[in-house]
Amino acid sequence: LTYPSPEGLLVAGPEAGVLEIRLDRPDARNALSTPLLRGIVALLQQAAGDDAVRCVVLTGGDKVFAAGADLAEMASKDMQAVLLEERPQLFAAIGRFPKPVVGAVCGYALGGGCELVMHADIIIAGESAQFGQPEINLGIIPGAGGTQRLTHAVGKSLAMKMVLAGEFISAREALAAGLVAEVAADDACLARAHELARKIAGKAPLAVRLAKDAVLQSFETPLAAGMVLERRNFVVLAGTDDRNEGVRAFLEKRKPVWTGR
Ligand code: CO8
Repeated sequence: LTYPSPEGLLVAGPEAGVLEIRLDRPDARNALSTPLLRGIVALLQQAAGDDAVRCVVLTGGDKVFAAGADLAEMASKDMQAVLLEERPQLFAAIGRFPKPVVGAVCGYALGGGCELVMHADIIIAGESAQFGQPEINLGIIPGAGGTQRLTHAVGKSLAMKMVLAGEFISAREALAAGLVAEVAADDACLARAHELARKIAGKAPLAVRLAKDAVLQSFETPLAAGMVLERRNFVVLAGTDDRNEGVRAFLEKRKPVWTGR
């Protein structure tokens, strides 16, 4: 399967199980227009059904990951248009992508840009990364998870500071707060994201899928219900060929050969 590069996006791969999606609208600082979001969703839908893709890397430019919603597009919408718009469904579709996504962020990840990368399962930040929800400066509030995923990730006080005062946090602050997994030098950030993605792509696909599902459930459910879901996924994996292969390979002191069954 080959992948197109929809307008505003550059796609590379899949190679070694990893598909790279790069936001590429430099003139608009990678602003997330509705067509661009549609492009991301179309690529993820293709990748979801493609065994050659085991993990996705989502990245942006050197100076800007994404400057948020496309403000030129937003200016033309009244309340009725915002009520009826397609973007919530597009973000929800990104959130439903069942394979792991590693985000690699250099420079600004603002507004919808921060919200988009918070859909990634792991974020690697370059030293220059800045995360912010500056919607308050426009007289609006975040609308794609900036009051929810951000609060889960960094806690109430820091989330309130970002959402109410519009202040950005640095890569180091994002690391300390738990928004990102690692900070790397800017020129090493994407390579590190790919290294992690390749590692994940080399694991048993069904286990990866049910592990992602179980971790994400922790945001949706109380502990007791989450434990039930985790256990269900654990039991399901006991019936897979790859689980038998994984355990056998360990005992035979060799590398497992996964079939994805
Ligand atoms: N949308 C459209 N165009 C943009 C955007 C944007 N978000 N950001 C920058 N641009 C354009 C500018 O208009 C400018 O265009 P032109 O060259 O034609 O004048 C060009 O990009 C360059 O912009 P700057 O000169 O400002 O570039 P700098 O490199 O100096 O600064 C910044 C980069 C810091 C990123 C700056 O551009 C900036 O602050 N941008 C706006 C950030 C912002 O307010 N983001 C929040 C937007 S609101 C939002 O994201 C809500 C999401 C809700 C999702 C809901 C889904 C359901």
